[in-house]
Amino acid sequence: MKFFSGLLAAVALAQAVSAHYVFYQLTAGGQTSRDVIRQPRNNSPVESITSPDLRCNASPSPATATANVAAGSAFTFTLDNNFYHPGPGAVYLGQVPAGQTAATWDGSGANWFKIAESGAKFNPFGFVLDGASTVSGTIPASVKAGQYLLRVEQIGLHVAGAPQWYISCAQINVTGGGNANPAKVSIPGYVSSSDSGLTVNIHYPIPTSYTVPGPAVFRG
Ligand SMILES: *[C@@H]1O[C@H](CO)[C@@H](O)[C@H](O)[C@H]1NC(C)=O
Ligand SMILES: [Cu+2]
Repeated sequence: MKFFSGLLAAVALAQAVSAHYVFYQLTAGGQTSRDVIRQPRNNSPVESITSPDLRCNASPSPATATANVAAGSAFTFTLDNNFYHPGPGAVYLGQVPAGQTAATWDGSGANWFKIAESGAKFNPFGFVLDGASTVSGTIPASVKAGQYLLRVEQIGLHVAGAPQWYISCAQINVTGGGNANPAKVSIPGYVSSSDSGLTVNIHYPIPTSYTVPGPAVFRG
């Protein structure tokens, strides 16, 4: 029995290490880089809807570079796994306040707006990202030039009532652009624990509609 329980412990440990996932890489502005990402410490999700960790994950490692990305151009975040926890995805831009840089800003303040989202599909029900390993979008052509945090999230909804946020922030410098002034939200605060897109039980009864949490997408 000793061998058997040891084996079980090893299996449990392997699952603890391999479970979950991290957005570790950004492709944007013609370059693919890990250095522009504030790398998460580990692959565990953020589970508190009121925590500042919802911005850029829990005490991520500092990024060592900032990517130059033209307004109107595409980007892709890459995951170190595939999305095996079903749920929606979204991407936010956080405008760095005056006097700070993408490298120094902690993401506080009502500076964030949503620029992309990915929700559910129906008949049969599932999420568009299920099984994928990337999240892509476009920097709206009309956003102001300057420094931003580009934040990606995917929300695991497999445990009803206990959403799990998988998050990374990339440091970017938007070039070109325009003079748009989209409505902005704070993180945390941008979603509510009573939001139907978070409280939904995706297993039963099977949802027939789904709204991605957070504000409307600004498309510029
Ligand atoms: C950001 O891009 C602008 C061009 O729009 C450039 O002048 C500036 O040096 C860049 N800043 C950084 C930190 O790369
Ligand atoms: Cu997991």
